[in-house]
Amino acid sequence: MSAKSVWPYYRTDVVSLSPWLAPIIWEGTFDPALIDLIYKQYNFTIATTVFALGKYTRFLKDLLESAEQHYFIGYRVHYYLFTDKPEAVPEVKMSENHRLTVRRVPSLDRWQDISMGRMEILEKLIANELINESDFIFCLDVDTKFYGHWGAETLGRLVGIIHPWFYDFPRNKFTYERRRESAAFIPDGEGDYYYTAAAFGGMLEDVYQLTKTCRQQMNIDRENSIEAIWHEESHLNKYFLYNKPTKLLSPEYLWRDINIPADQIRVVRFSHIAKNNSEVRSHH
Ligand code: UD2
Repeated sequence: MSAKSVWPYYRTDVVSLSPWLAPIIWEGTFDPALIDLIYKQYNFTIATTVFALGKYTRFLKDLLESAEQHYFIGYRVHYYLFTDKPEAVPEVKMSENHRLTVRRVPSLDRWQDISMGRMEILEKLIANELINESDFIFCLDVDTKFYGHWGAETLGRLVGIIHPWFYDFPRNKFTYERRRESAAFIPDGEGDYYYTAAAFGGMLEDVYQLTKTCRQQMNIDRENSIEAIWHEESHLNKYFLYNKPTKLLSPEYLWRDINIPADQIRVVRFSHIAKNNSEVRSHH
């Protein structure tokens, strides 16, 4: 089959359906024009959250500028940007139906607390504000950039993204939390996929339940003086094991690094930015 998508839309080199029959979205399995024809008529609003605390504000310009090239173009998007340094938020020109709201949040010392603390802030944002103004929400890491189309093909009740390091690994290699003492524990022999916490989304009610449950489970861990191996990502994986996503996005939607090729990845739509963790996570 040629690399270009042709009717009928299918691929034989990737699996595009989960065992519970949720679609897994890969380039070449859908028609973007047809998707727009279906979804545009509803005039949905997609809330999109980004956290940038400490030195992570440096990633905002590239992320927002690239989003304005590729992310839900022609749809209503409301970005909510949480930061401890509102003065460091760059001016980025928004397209007509895209807008951005900046919210100040307190600084935290540990990067793990920043990462995990997102769940509680999202839970409150959805309950207190979004229920009346948005239809869907996506929650994105900030050390990222868009390189290709991300549109309405990603909308669903509960949307998980297959982690770019583990999509072709057997499940005994997944880095789930394996200690029974943690609320994120997943026993050997269980689990479907390993999902990234760098991007997830869905309808408000569904993402509300996800964020609330992860926040509660992290509180239980804190009371028991344990922190899951990959923080909220471990809890997200536990949640998705028992609350299956209705749509899965392939690692095209969160790749490792734009410069790393892989056979099945025909389009990198969104990717991590290589960063020096110790430098960017230090406060000084
Ligand atoms: C992984 C996950 C990430 C999260 C984290 C928790 C992937 C691809 N990413 O990323 O989603 O689950 O592990 O272990 O699997 N942040 C700040 N300021 C800080 C620190 C963090 O704003 O000083 C925010 C920011 O939005 C960042 C996010 O928290 O994108 C996650 O932190 P990270 O990117 O440093 O975590 P990382 O790359 O290990």
